[in-house]
Amino acid sequence: MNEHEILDRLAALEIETPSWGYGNSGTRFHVYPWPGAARDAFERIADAALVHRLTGCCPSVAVHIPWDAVDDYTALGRFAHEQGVRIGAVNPNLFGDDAYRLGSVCNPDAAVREKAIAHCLECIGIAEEVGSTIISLWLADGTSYPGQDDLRDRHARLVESLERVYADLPDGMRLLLEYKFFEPAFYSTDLPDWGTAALVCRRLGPKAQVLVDTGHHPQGTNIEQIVALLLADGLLGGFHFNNRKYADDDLIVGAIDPFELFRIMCEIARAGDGGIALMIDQSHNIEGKIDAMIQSVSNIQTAYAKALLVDRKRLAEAQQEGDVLGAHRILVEAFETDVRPLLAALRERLGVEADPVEAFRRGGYAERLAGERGTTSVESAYESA
Ligand code: LRH
Ligand code: MN
Repeated sequence: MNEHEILDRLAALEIETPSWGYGNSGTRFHVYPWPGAARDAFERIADAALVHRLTGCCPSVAVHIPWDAVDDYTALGRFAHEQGVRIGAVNPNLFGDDAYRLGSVCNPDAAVREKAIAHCLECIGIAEEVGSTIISLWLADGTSYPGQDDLRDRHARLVESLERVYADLPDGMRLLLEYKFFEPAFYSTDLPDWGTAALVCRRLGPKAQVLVDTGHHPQGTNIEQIVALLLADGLLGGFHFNNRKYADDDLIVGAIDPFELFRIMCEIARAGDGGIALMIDQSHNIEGKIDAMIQSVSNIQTAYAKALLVDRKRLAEAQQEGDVLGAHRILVEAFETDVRPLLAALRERLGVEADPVEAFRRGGYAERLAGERGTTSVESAYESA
């Protein structure tokens, strides 16, 4: 691929940021309030729009319902448009309600399952109202002790409930199923891995695809191989990019293992990346929200630029010849390439500054937002107990 083709692919890269990444969030131990952190859906969308203005590649923002619930979703969609972005994936919340103690769509109680299904249908209505084409569903459903519930019955409830949700999807809208191997359930999770998610998607139909959150796998999992497999079967619908050292840490993308991010982006680059929703899902417990989000966007662009530099012809030849180290070195060659000049050319083309993180930090945005919004303290789980 020559430089122009690489720049075209880079310029076509769109990354969706999460509304929930702009507000104050923490752990069960404490929430450290950040001066100027967004306090409502409109401020979260305004911050996402600022990230788009500074990066040129984040035209949509994912929302989470009811965290971003408003009286008038048409007005919210219009506000986003006025800010220069659109509302992307709509995330139903099937974990933040007392009724979901034993699960939502897998709950033994049919009335609770009905409540959960109704919320998903409400979110489909919201998506239609704001012009979104993605329902992004993660389930906290599971059990915490052996014997607590029947594992096959829970799976049957899962499929039966999601068939009801799937049946309500209008043409052109996709249902992305996000799996996670544990937490908040600590014995079994009803949607624990890519295989279960793929099986359920196959049961539902072509509008259902799998969402890979990079923080949702056991240590040592080869995530890029899962990505390759799902791509091969047309089942990869999207990503929640973040990074982790231990569990679902939701850290800045590429901050812990940039080589893993590069290997994942190599599978995306090889697939020609059409139709895969590239979204960030991270939260910021001790660092500022907006520049951390821009850093993640920048790290994804860096990994993708390096992935596009892989000499595919030479790599295929070395692989065919069984030249193990040779093939490996061709991949590492791309990873070790300094792509900052390429990204500077990209950002000139996008009309943004060469270093968007610095542009934010030197631009007085943090001070202005802190002045306008002040600091809002939030109680953690333990503190509100
Ligand atoms: C669950 C998850 C899911 C969201 C939430 C904010 O761990 O990754 O995507 O709904 O984080
Ligand atoms: Mn996620």
